[in-house]
Amino acid sequence: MQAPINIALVGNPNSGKSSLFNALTGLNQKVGNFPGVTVDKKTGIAQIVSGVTANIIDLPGTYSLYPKSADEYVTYDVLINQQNEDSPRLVIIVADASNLKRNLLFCSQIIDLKIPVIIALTMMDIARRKGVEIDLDGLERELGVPVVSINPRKNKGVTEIKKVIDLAMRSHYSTPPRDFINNNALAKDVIDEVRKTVPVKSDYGALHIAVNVDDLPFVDKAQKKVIHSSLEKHQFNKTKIQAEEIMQRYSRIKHIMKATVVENDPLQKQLRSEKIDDLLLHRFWGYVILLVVMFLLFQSIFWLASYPMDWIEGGFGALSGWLSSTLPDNKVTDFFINGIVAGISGFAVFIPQIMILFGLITILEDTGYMARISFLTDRLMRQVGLNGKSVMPLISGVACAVPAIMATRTIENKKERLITIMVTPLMSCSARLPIYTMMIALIIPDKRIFGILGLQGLIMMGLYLLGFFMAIFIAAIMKLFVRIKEKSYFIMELPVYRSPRWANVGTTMVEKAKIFVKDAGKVIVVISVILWFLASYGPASRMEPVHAKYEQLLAKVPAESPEAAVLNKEFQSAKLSNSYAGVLGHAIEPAIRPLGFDWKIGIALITSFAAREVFVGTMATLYSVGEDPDNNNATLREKLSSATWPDGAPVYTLASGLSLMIFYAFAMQCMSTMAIVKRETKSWKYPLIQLVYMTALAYVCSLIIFNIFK
Ligand SMILES: Nc1nc2c(ncn2[C@@H]2O[C@H](COP(=O)(O)OP(=O)(O)OP(=O)(O)O)[C@@H](O)[C@H]2O)c(=O)[nH]1
Ligand SMILES: [Mg+2]
Repeated sequence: MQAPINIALVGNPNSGKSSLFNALTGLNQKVGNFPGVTVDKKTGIAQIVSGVTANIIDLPGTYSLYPKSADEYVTYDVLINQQNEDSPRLVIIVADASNLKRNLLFCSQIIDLKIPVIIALTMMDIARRKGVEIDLDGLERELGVPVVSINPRKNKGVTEIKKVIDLAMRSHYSTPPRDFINNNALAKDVIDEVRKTVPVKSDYGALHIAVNVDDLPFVDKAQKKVIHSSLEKHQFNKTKIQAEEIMQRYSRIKHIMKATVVENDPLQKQLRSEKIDDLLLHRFWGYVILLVVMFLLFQSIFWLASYPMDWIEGGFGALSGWLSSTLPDNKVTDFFINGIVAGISGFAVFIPQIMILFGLITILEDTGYMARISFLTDRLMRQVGLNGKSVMPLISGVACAVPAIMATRTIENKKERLITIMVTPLMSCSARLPIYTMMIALIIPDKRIFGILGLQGLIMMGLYLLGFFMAIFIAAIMKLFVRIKEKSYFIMELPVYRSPRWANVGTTMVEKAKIFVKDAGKVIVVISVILWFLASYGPASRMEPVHAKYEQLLAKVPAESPEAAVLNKEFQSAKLSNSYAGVLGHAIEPAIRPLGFDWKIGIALITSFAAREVFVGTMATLYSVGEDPDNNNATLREKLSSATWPDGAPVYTLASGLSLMIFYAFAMQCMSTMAIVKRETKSWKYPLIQLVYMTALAYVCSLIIFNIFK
């Protein structure tokens, strides 16, 4: 059997590439209804006919072969750079039939690269609704390449396209003998010289090398020199040539459209989407609706999740109560209940909220409303050095900063992209949710305002808004410091409204829950186990006197008496306080005391330094180890609300709770984010700046809040 060939899926953004990729490979690549969902390449294997497989490569969307943003470069490199490991033998151009003219521009460019292509026309259903009819055979004849109509959203046409792929793989089709336009005539001398210097399959490919010579990794120094001198000699004007090329292409496309496309009174039909947009993009009502949508989003996370959360919380409480009453009373049991079970329950409670959050965001993306949010907020964003396209990353930052920072690749302007990356981690991600939820339940009364608005939900939304406004504020400051000059504009296509695909929403929710459980779970369980050890043992020099003191005291009172119970409790907390974890926590207490945090919170701050998720697990373990064994079935919330300072004052007051939430709202506390920022900015400088500014911001704001409410 021969090695599978590479087949690349390319095309304009939002044309259905990832949907086709999923249909061909059976994988679950992210699909969404706005331009720029896919920002990196992804490979999967598809069975074409029995015994023949191919590597299918899903790529970011591109409007033309002249890349403007980081995601478009990914695609450009795959197409132009023959040394790229994903360099395709066959390209499937996924073209949106309801926007045929613009899509054909890109098709014609790929055809001229002389790579074998198949055109897959999607959105035929929408084209039909617009009154557009396309003569597929005619199109095929005019372009000289196979054209197939598919609907990957409904899994239609997949068998047909596989047949065509099979024929293409067996070299059934040849690339059109003549170029779509006469590329050679655009810059004859330069093109000929490039073709002599660098191995390239087509005149058009050579033209691209001439245009982008400095940015192409596969052109070596000597070749660059030859090309540069040729460019100078022939006074190569790339802007003029590009404009000329696009004009010629459109003029031929116009002819093709005339011959193959019938539009039935195109003016009469106002599409449903346009009618909806009259309201949703209204100059006044548009913003009112936006606020309502955002409000409902956060409220429903709270409302919907509260029931499953109660069940999980209660279930784990009952489980550990039952375990401690049935298992033998020894170190292993203690380790199992207070190390492992406590660690797992600490984060399992938040699975419902995370699923709901991701589900709701997927609905926003799937319907096409997300693109409208970008449109509505562009003006505000622009004033602070961002761009309408920054909104997508900022909103997905509410789920997790890592994919959000990757999503900034669609922002063409370098300065705006950098600032977006710098402030996105301030958005409250789902890892902060557990901390907020726990603290709010602890310090904010479950009251209603005006009869319907829950106070707890309002505070929760306030925290999210706080993250957002802080991001805007910091962006405005950074705008003054970042010295990249580039003109900026906002062009974003508004996709048609579509009903969300519930299967997609469902899979996303399950996927995200799985990732959360797997990634966070692993870290949390490991850290909980280490922590249980550190909290259960301590340096002998400190532990021995504690043991001696309490054993002596306990010997003086009857075993089952109330005095003994009190002594036992004191004994436990003295042990914890002198354990390794205790020593560590006490060591940093002076630094965090001004924020209202005690040494237990100090330990949690340390363990959650690499990942915020660990905070709740740490608290769960610390409070389980420190408590007397009869209290095992109390929920963490109950344990926390009875925690006190040595002088008897409660640890979790309004002031310290708010201070803790503010700290986590602003502090960096996430290694994965730092790693991704390093990757996207290609330097350690920016993640380090982020770490420093965010930690400082968190400390100062917590200090202020604590002192105001104290
Ligand atoms: N009505 C209709 N919708 C479709 C069709 N094909 C895909 N879609 C929808 O179009 C939207 C975009 O699909 P994606 O597969 O994410 O598009 P993409 O080309 O990967 O987009 P980017 O990654 O942003 O470049 C989704 O909401 C799909 O459900 C089709 O033939 N008809
Ligand atoms: Mg995609």
